[in-house]
Amino acid sequence: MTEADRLDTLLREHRIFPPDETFRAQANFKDESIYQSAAEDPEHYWAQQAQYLSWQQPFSKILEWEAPHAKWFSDGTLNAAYNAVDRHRETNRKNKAAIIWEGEPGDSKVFTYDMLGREVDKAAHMLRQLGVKKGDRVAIYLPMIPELPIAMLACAKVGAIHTVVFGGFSAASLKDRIVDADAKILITADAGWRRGGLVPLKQNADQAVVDTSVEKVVVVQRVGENAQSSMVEGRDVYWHELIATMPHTPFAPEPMNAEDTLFILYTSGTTGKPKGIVHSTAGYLVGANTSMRSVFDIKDEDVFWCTADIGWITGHTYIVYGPLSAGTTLVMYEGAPDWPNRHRFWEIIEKYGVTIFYTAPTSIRTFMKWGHDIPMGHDLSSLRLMGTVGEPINPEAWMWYHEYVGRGRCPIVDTWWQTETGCAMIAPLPGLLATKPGSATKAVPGISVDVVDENGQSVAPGHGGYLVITKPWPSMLRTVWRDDERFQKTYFGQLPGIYLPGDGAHLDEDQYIWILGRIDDVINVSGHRIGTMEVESALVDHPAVAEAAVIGRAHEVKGQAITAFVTVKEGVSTSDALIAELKQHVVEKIGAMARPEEILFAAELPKTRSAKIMRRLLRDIAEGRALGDTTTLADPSVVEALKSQYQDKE
Ligand code: 6R9
Repeated sequence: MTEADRLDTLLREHRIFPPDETFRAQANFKDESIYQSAAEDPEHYWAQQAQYLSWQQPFSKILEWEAPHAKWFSDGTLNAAYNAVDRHRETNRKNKAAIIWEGEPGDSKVFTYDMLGREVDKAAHMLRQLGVKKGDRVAIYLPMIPELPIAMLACAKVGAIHTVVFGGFSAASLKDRIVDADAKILITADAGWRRGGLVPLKQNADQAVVDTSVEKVVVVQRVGENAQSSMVEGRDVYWHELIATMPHTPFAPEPMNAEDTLFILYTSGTTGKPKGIVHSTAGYLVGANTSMRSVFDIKDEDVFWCTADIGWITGHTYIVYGPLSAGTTLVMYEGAPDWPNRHRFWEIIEKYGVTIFYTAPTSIRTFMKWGHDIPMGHDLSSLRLMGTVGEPINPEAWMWYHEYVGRGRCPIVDTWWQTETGCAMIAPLPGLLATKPGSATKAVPGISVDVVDENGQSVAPGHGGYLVITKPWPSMLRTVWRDDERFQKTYFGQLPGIYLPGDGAHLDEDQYIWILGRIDDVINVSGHRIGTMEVESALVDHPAVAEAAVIGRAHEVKGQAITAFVTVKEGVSTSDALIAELKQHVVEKIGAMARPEEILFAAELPKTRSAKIMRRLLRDIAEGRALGDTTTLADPSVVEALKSQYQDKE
């Protein structure tokens, strides 16, 4: 849906769901005054929330803000792995299930907090033995298997900085991230399972580590014999072999300063080069932990399932650090929702008695397409709260989710946030706020957001503009890895001291926020951020391509799909085979999620007289709209030609 279409739909959306009284009565946050008190003194609010963590050295300072650089709790020390795992081993949660893991082929494993702690300790000993020191970077390229959170927590325990690379990224993307982070170790697997097929992680890793700082590659055996991976003598070691030789003694958690970096996670921006988003230890954990209690109303009895991949921020925060720091039982699933059939997700909810389910609008739209008979055929009565994240949810998908999954009983928390924000920022507290299908509602307590015009002036209710965050918050990114200038420019370059997320938003008469989507050159495909420049660079990298322009067009299930307009070099003839080759080239350069939905050849791209590609026109073409103003074009005939070509295709 385009921004205009979305605005049109949401202006007609008037349904409202007040918070359920029974839910409110049991909610962690049931006193409305929290919004006001947190707004009046956010530092006090966050200092209170920080008490839910275990500190080695308590903090006395709360916030130091020299815009755009924030320090939170900066004289405190703590360890993230201790907070996520070990502290629960010292309580009656010791034998509580921490991770209920289900593999795609149907195998499963349960780790209690105590068992998880022992695994993390062994992995921490292993990292130490491999020479990993505090502050070193460890790259992790794993499927959704238990070793992934274990490896992350082991890094946290020894004070190393992890950078997880989603298993769907190509060898080239993995390499870029390894090089930028200057990683010393890579942890990967022989292969991963996806819809019964194999993802050749180790083969990609072998290509990626050539000529990088990686000294050792630790390989988890997930698939075994069929994986077709080989080991490089002197460089590669098997995880299980090394772990077997580790001492069974506790590993003393490295005392980390609150502001020490916990991890780097790369995300797409408006240039071709992904940004290494840097998160701190304490602030990030405070944000993750607080939102578990506020937005997700977490209780000791809950079974929490976030369907994201840990390779994205949603998985970092709501599979690993949030749930574990709150002592939650979480479900982690390795595979696809339609493997071996379309009942898989609902079977998992039934089987483990999931109480809180958190997924993406694109998945909900896929379930809608498959038909409501599928979820309706299952007993989902264990559910009590549901969430969505990753992209704007269209009201129809919200209603479907409400009706056929939540059976009209479960509040829905639509959570707006980003890799950069660390945790949910705009979302209803389910016991307190009425929800409206399609709106992420209002900022959570302690967070100040606004919708402003180009001059930074707040818009009046009933108007739209740029979403901004006006005050620092604990889990905000601290910088872009080794590029502080880019950090300052990208996020604080427009309005001094005000964080600009890059989303458009509409403010309604009740001060509810309706996110309209990205206002920069970032496309949101199935909830994944992809920079148009990255895809353009990948295309231009192909010898046949002279020039490429990439846009996101509305797509029923994915939210947005990638359309590429390509001009070829002289002498190259265009064909369907070339289209297939170019798509594959993008997959190899970036990963499968960046594969263009369609590629159109153009004799020329529409440009302004100052040679800027007019993407707006390309979007109009791809979405079949009447063309906007073409008077600034250097050669107006270019778009007409493209338009008729596009229509022929359909
Ligand atoms: C958590 C995550 C961030 C971008 C963000 C926005 C979009 C995320 C949303 C949403 C509308 C929501 N987005 N949640 N848009 N409603 N509930 O997705 O992080 O991968 O960094 O993407 O996703 O456009 O700016 P990330």
